[in-house]
Amino acid sequence: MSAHEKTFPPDFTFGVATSAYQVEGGIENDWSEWERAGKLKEAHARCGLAVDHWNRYEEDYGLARDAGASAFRMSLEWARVEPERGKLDGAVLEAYRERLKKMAAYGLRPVVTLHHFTHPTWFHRETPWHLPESVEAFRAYVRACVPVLRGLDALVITLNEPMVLLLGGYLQGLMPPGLTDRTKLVAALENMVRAHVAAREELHTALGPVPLGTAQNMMDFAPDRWWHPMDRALVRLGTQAYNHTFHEALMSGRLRVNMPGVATADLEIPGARDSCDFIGINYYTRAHLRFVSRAPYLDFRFKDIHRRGLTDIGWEDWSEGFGYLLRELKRYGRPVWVTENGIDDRHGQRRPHYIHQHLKQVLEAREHGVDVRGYLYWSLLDNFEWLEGWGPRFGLYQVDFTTLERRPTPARDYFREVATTRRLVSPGALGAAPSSSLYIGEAQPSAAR
Ligand code: IFM
Repeated sequence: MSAHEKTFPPDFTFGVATSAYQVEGGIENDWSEWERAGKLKEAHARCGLAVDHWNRYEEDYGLARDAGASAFRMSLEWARVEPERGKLDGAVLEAYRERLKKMAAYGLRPVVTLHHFTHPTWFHRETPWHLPESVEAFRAYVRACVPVLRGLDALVITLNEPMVLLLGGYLQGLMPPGLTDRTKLVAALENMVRAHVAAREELHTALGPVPLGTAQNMMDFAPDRWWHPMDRALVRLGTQAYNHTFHEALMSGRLRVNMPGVATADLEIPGARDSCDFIGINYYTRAHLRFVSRAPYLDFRFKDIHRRGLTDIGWEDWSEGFGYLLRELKRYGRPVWVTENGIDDRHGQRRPHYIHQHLKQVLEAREHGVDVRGYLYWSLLDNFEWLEGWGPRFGLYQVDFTTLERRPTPARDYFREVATTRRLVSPGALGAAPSSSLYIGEAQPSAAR
């Protein structure tokens, strides 16, 4: 590879990412209950029909193909598959199987997530993650999904962003199950690692060695006050705990966490050693951490240090952090998949530049010997953004939430150009709007480094 590689190799995969609850519509699960309890930022917001992907999936596969994608990340919705505990919906399993076959017929390699934040309504009442029974409940669901996956050339993601779910659902109380309980948080963390192992056992027994991993939300962290020793210590501890706990557990077989005041653990998980074939990274931003004197002793904020303008959801636009994290992943010696990366850009003008800057980091990481195999843009379509409801827009295609019409944003053409030519041209060369205030001068690395 040349020192200034500007092209992606022919076997590098460009794809798009979605998740069931955010796009399919008509799902009754723990999140629909959460919404009815008025827990979203706008209490009246509902996911409801989402963007009706359940009925429009074929149109959406066509849109992905028109964007130059050759992989499509979707998730199976546990609540559809097993709406009552132990009762499987055969028609749903058949429908998912048909969709995945159709996806492949569109030239899209399936990337199938088994768990993307949501649960059947019975789950938190009967087998919540902090109880060991959760592992067997997840195992049974994964076993039910085996026929859906049989014979497909798919990548499987067992768990999406488990740390986000654990912190949001067990520490902050912001997501289902809405707990603020540090003891249960640690138990749930342990059981989610065990659930990954159980899923792997089920799939490998039934299907042979399907490539399997997790998708971890990874953030760059920096101290809020660069001179403050506690903020700097939080950055070290937070980076390790948030970004690496799962990766390390699935490599070494040992679950180790050391976040004083939040979570500590150090135990062997049988079967976890070498239990992932690839590393999935979801990257969006950097957070600045500040020590506060009350549990959980930590606060965070997104700062616009380089005056690029926060993204519309309020996150720092910080592609450099993506580069740092990709390079850190080299230590695991596994192929890396960018399982999500994207921007909430409500007018669609910044997205081509955001993609360009992040793909540049992918190429640089490859030059440093990180085996990055693919990049899946989040998301194909504007969709339901959890607590934020219908405000954010991450889509390569803008969706009119009233008519559900899909319209390409400028990034769709840019993404297609890069994916089909494999050359990382700059968006300006294709006539995309100039990056205006973006990327003033050379960025400085995080103060923590
Ligand atoms: O929409 C989410 C997705 O479900 C998980 N990763 C982050 C995305 C943007 O917030």
